[in-house]
Amino acid sequence: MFESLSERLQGTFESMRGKSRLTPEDVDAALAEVRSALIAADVNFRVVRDFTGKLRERALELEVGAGLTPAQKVVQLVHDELVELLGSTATQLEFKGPEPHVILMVGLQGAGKTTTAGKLGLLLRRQRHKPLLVAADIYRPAAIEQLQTLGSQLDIPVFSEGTAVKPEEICVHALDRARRDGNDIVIMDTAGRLQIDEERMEEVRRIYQHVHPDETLLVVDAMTGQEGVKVAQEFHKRVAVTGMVFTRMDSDARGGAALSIRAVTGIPVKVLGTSERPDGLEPF
Ligand SMILES: Nc1nc2c(ncn2[C@@H]2O[C@H](COP(=O)(O)OP(=O)(O)OP(=O)(O)O)[C@@H](O)[C@H]2O)c(=O)[nH]1
Ligand SMILES: [Mg+2]
Repeated sequence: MFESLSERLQGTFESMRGKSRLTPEDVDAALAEVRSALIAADVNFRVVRDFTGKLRERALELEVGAGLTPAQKVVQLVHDELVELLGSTATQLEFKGPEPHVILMVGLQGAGKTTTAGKLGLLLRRQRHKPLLVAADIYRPAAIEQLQTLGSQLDIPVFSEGTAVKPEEICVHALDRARRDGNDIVIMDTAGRLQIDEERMEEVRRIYQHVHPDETLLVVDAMTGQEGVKVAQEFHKRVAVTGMVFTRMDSDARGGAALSIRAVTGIPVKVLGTSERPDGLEPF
């Protein structure tokens, strides 16, 4: 997204070069480029409108200081505003509660929760933590096997109680196990759900209330586009989502959903999924 934005802006800035002051027309020309680049990146139009409105005000106030051309100033401004929009703080995982810490993975079906749970386990173990993975998806026996396979590949223990125990109870039992075995971080993989499925959404809330997560990570497929905003709002209504994970950043996703969700809900992006492999994870 940012590559296409900067490419588009190049042309506009060429024409500004050499000017010592920006006219409102110069600013509008630059903003038109910013606007179309963001819309092309699939950013929500209201978010784009607010963003460019704020940029315009600030751009017109710009005093061109020594050493910077107006074009450079505008580039700086767009950069600063984007950083502010996407969140310059709190993009790290934070463990503030007592041990064992809990990471709760939530999200729609197929978003990448299980894969990301494994990736986080590997990352944390490399940071000298002792993670425990928990299979709290009781609706698909294959889901439990998927996590167990992942766990044995990565040599990370997996807690499971089959499909007959309620997910929130499995999670509470997992905490007991973690205390017993000295696991300091417990990563809970929940069942994927269709947003409209009220019963399953309530189940997420029950798990949340039982385990008091340090981090509740909403996993969103970067290909989701505009729908992502609604999805995030639905989850955020029921559990306090502390961070987003965008998966499939290695696809040709346009990434605008990340910006839109952040702007609309305030939830920071914390982690990016960049491949199917267990090490395909990057901090945001
Ligand atoms: N290319 C790519 N593929 C990914 C990424 N993350 C997950 N996947 C793939 O997406 C598919 C679904 O991932 P899962 O982790 O099973 O998704 P889930 O959210 O647990 O799915 P449910 O449990 O059915 O809700 C798998 O084929 C993963 O390999 C990523 O960052 N990049
Ligand atoms: Mg899964």
